[in-house]
Amino acid sequence: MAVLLSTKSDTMMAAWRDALRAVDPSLDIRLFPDAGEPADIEAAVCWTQHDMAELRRYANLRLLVSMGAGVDHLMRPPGPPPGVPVARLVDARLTQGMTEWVLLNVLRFHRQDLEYRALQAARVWRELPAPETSARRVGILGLGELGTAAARAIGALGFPVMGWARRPKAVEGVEAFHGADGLDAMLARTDILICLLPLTPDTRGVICARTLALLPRGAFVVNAARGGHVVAEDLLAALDSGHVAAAALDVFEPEPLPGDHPFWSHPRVLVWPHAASITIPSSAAPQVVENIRRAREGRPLVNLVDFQAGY
Ligand code: NDP
Ligand code: OXD
Repeated sequence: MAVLLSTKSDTMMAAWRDALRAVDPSLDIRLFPDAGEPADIEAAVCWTQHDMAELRRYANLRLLVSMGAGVDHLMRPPGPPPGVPVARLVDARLTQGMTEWVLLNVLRFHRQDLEYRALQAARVWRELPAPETSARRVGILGLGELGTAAARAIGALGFPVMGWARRPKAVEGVEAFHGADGLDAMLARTDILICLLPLTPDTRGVICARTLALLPRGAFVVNAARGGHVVAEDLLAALDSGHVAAAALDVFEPEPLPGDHPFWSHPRVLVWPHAASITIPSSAAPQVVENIRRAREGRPLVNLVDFQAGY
């Protein structure tokens, strides 16, 4: 039985093949589109470009794995083949990368880096009023693997941290909110908003004119989750009116961000090419091999996706 790998570049494909083989040299690995005999494929490890309809060719598929933490690409219609369980990545290095990226942007905004760069461009030597860490409230949308790690790191620096999840949560040092009322209550007190939600029908467009208006004037927006969480025109309007002071955006809809999109040249927008945290195959491979073994043996999978919740 064989494992099908499908990702965007040949280099990444080779890195995944080598990483999986380093964990289990006996694996028969096929690189899409060279799947060989379709009936051989028992597991597929896919990234965002793979068409879910194509997976229906593999009658013996018993496991689908996302090459990232997010699974929205696998849930897009027509979705995974019926009856095939889906696992995602929960990986220490992916979490570390995201924590670093979030900290980078929180500190950039908190320490007025955009203002100091503008002063540098104008060759102006001027000290701005010192910001107060304990007065800069950070609100995180999503208190899962990534959101919780980011919350802890931000809290450790002395920022008051809040987080919003689907269900009630208890995270030490974090004021937790949930549900629609919880969202509005958190936004009203959020000076730096960070999005680390999965993209589902419930979370699409969560950062929109209504929710942006709830933020205090001069708040910052940091989105590392998915482009579909943000209504781009609403964010641009909030930036142009000064209601939102600046935004750091790593994810867009569509990707790559089209060359003529206003985000590229907006003086208050920091654009990243979906690189906040990049999966490192050698770090992620052990859990993927573990799931392949578990699927073969009919044992419960790790990092299983809840189809009902969509993440
Ligand atoms: P998790 O599944 O661990 O956490 C998701 C969190 O979102 C949970 O706290 C969950 O609530 C909450 N949530 C889900 N739906 C809702 C809802 N309707 N209302 C309120 N809260 C909700 O995911 P991860 O932390 O591992 O990853 C989050 C996302 O980050 C990924 O899905 C992916 O899109 C993105 N990502 C981006 C990367 C990049 O480089 N830009 C890299 C890696 C991931 P509850 O706790 O109640 O379940
Ligand atoms: C992920 C990503 O979901 O990199 O892991 O976006």
